[in-house]
Amino acid sequence: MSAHSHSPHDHDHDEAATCCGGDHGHDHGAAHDRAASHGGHGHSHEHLDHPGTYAARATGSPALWATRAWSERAFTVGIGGPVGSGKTALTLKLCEELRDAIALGVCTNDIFTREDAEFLTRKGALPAARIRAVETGGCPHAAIREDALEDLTRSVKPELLFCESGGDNLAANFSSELADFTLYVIDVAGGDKVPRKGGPGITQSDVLVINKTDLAEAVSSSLEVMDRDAKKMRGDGPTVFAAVKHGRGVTEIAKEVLAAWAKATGRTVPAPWA
Ligand SMILES: Nc1nc2c(ncn2[C@@H]2O[C@H](COP(=O)(O)OP(=O)(O)OP(=O)(O)O)[C@@H](O)[C@H]2O)c(=O)[nH]1
Ligand SMILES: [Mg+2]
Repeated sequence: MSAHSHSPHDHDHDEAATCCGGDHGHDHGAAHDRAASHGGHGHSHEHLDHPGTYAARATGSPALWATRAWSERAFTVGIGGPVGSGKTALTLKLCEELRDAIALGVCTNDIFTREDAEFLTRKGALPAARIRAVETGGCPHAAIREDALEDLTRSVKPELLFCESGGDNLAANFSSELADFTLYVIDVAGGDKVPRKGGPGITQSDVLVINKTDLAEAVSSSLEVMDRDAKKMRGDGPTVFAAVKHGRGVTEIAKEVLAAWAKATGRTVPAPWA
């Protein structure tokens, strides 16, 4: 996939729900003339009536996993969520928790910087060769580049690949073409209303992480309300309350990831997590 330099960009909003895959629903041809026919701002506004459900999600299912060739593809865990919710902090902690047990790789995606990858490298999350940064450019829905993942997979052969999406709003979620399993990170500082606002990341992620619980009191967010609403929006879908910066909730999230990895690949969960 090539760099995305088109402006104004041209995508249908119903595709935003699965916007980070290889075929992420943009028109990359020469014709960028639909702007005029959509109020001049370059988007068509097809309406999503429903953010989808955990039960009918595309990732995290044995049916999807059965289509993968695990000898060529690392089990890919997409980490999505709004800007600043703690995706990179979680990625760091998951690397620290799991790196001695399983071969890891990380791919970060930012619009114009390589900051997250540099942070992870500086913190020694993994050896530098196992961390890759992608600058996605101004087009937010080009948030992940498959070529970078393939390159990383070839060079360091990770068994498990964490793929952090550039922070987006609540309308984005990982495509099942890209991710085998998804974590969606929100934080209490956005207000306790966020779970019930219910974008596809909230309803369809394999694990919803509600982060920065250490700040709940300071921002008057009720964890009980968030818990109730998350259950309402996600049915049986797991939700983990965390303060990843302080290491809280990380082991629980790591367990969910490893259980899915083992189920998908037929491997055995390493000792401390079995
Ligand atoms: N108090 C508190 N702060 C946290 C926690 N987790 C992350 N942070 C802080 O929140 C800020 C944003 O964290 P990041 O991990 O960079 O968030 P992100 O989602 O990766 O951000 P983008 O990639 O820019 O979208 C940083 O200053 C973190 O130190 C937490 O559990 N508690
Ligand atoms: Mg980040």
